[in-house]
Amino acid sequence: MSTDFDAIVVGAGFGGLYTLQNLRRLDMSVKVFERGGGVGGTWYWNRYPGARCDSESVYYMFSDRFSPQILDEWSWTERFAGQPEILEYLNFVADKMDLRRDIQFDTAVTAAVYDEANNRWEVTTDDGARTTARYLITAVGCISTTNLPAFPGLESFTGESYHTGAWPHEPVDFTGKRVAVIGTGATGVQAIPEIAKQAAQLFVFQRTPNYDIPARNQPLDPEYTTKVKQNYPELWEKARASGFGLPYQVSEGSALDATPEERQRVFQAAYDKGGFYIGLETYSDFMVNKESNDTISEFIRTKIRETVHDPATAELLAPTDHPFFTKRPPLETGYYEAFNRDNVALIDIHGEPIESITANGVRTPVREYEVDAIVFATGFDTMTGTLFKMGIRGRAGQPLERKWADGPRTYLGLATHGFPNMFMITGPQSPSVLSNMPVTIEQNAEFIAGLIGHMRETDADYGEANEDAEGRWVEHHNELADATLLLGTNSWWVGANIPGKPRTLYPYVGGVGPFRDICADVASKGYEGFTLASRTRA
Ligand code: NA7
Repeated sequence: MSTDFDAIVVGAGFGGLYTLQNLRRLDMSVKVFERGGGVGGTWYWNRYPGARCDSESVYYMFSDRFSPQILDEWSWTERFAGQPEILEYLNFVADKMDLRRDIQFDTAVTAAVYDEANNRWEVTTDDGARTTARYLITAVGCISTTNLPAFPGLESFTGESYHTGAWPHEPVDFTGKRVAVIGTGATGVQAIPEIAKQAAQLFVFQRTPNYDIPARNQPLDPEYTTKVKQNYPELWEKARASGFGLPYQVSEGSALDATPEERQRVFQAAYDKGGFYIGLETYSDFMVNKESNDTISEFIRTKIRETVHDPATAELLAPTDHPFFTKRPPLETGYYEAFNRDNVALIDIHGEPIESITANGVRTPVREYEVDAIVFATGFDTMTGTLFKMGIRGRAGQPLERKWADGPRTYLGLATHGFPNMFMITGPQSPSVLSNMPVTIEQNAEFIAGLIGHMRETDADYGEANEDAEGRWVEHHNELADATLLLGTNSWWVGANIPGKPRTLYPYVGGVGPFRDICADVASKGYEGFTLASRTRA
């Protein structure tokens, strides 16, 4: 069995599968290492009750560029697909394109070291094997390393405990049990209404309330799906040119230019439509104008107060500490209604901090909440956590985590100086999580395949982002970030959820379409900003 390849790809989620397919098109030999026991990435691990995608399913898939046949053959059953259906889709894709033969499952990368003398990457995996390749491409996902806060006494709990991002494969039954959920981000918001239906008693520990928007999920009408399929060429193009990778009709105006009545009508219409329409199709300045943002923030707070019966609970659930969309707003299905149930109680961690986890449950200064199970919906060390765990060493043995000690430094979020022939899918400082991921993943993977193809055509075997190009990209990235309200809010977008993590905006806020244009321009200038050379000794 060969241990040397043209490329090693890490990860077999959307990013890894698309990258593999694109590199195959260049006739490259490729080895994919995947930590999970199957394809799917996020959708392999996040099996908690209620796990569902927040992008509309008809746009949360590979486009015609991957395979027009798959696009035509696959039909989603729901407006927002649940985790099992997305996993089924990715398995369908892997089978159809015969991708599995290049993927080694249940294998985590423990070290990836650039061997300067041979201009190759040497990758060590947790089975002890060493594999080499000219190119290393990370497709490890942005939200793939779970964050379990170091609550005192964590180990002492004698009941069942789960993290939403590492859920068991067998069903978990909470029927008749007392359950604590810690965390009310997107995953907590999805899991809580489902767990509430089973549990005898559910205690929800909330640190920060979010602006949760109704998903309004529903079965997909086959006629609608057919219409979408007929219009796909136009819809994909619109998504690729858009800000967020979705073919929505984005407004150009400010909420402040509308009368209060007009605003109310526009907000209500988008709210009734469900999903992210309220953020994307109403007014365009929420992320940059606090006063404009106040109007939509108050609209959503009013909806929360109208839905939750107990006024004190409603107040705790209504966010006032941050503006709407300055942290990722979860989509909800029955979340606020869950707090109207007799078996659900909300505990505000600010008023009643978690002192410790005990053998029997969760202790606060007020009381001990005795439970049979704790669900940690406490999020992830996003964007850099997984990359840092992989032991990546660039030129002169430089650890990636050392180079990025004060925050990521990348060129286009796709490469970083000092790490030749290493490219990242949805890396920090690319649109990544501020977009509908499959659209961004396709663009990233196509750019990387285009760059490698260009190198092969021009007999270059060494491709490295230049330090000055990287510096300009970081400056541009930060300039755009500084113009928004995002840095002022504690969120994982700025690394605030992980103690000690540098505070900087991790995803690129310039938009999917503008980013695509910048990349196209770079490519048209012979991959400007990269040093492309022939370095390998004969
Ligand atoms: P999130 O959105 O990071 O949510 C994690 C939640 O856990 C959030 O409510 C946090 O409160 C809470 N949390 C984190 N650490 C603690 C500690 N130490 N004590 C109490 N509560 C804590 O992660 P999700 O998994 O829900 O979603 C991740 C992304 O997946 C999501 O944004 C979508 O893009 C898909 P906080 O808000 O930080 O005060």
